[in-house]
Amino acid sequence: MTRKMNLAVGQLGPIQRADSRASVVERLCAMMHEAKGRGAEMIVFPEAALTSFFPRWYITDEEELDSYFEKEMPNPSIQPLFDLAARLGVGFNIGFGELTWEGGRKRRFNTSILVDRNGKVAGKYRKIHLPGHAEYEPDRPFQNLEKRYFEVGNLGFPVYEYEGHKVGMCICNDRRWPESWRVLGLNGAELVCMGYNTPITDPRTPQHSHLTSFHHLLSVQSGAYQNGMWVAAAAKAGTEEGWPLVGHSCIVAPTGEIVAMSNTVEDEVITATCDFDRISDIRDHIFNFRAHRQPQNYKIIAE
Ligand code: CDT
Repeated sequence: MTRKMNLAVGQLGPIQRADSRASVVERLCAMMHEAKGRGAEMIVFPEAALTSFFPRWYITDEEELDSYFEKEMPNPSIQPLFDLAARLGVGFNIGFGELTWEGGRKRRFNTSILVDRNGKVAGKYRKIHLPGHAEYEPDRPFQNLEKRYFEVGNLGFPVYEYEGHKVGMCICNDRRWPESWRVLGLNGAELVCMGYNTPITDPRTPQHSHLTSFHHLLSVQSGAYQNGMWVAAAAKAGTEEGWPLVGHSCIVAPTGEIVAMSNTVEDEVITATCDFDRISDIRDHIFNFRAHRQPQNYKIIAE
């Protein structure tokens, strides 16, 4: 078994409200073709990659809200991406709004799945750290209603055996929390796929707008380094319905080094070869969990 994976990240430029699912899937397929042409075995796509980032709007009509969610996965509108994955032998990770009936009630999650090189769903994660607020806040120029539209994920931070490697997922705001990375690291992740939609300006802290990219990279690079794992970070970037989203999609090595980074805020494929043997440089030494962690002193973070 080779310990290397040729990995791609497929950054999306903006998706406007009027853009059809079919047009988005076409863009995703074009990036998958490009990734294959560059020798990639897997491509990582952003959070909520099939629609405009709808939590920016206060939506009161349930039917309209439901239109931003997928009721099954795959479904006919995204099937061409699954078919292409199987035809090209390229696995992928993608985020989407998930609408499901569980426990006799309608439930909504901000979800991410792994799809293998045969086009079969091989893993699922539901976002745990939901940013923003649950009620309409009229003084904001745009909303961030993730707490209204999604439930906190109920799957933990699972790590899957995926194409011979241990792969986990987290989504956007999760990357700012060291706990997300550490739990993934303790679960043995060798690669974490992370999609995001990050507005350049948070209306409550506009004084930090110039730091948006820094905070993104700081979080991703420290997550990779402190847990000795590869990270693939995929943005939805550019100006969506008038609001700019940060770019800087990247692939980060277990040393925390950025080995590939986007340089546009449009659809863009970046690639790198991930050598999984580099993980032990970190995990056998500076972050050898078994030898050096002191969990008896960490109880407060789990209470
Ligand atoms: N999608 C998502 O989780 N976005 C949040 C916005 C926080 S407000 C700047 C993020 O953490 O990037």
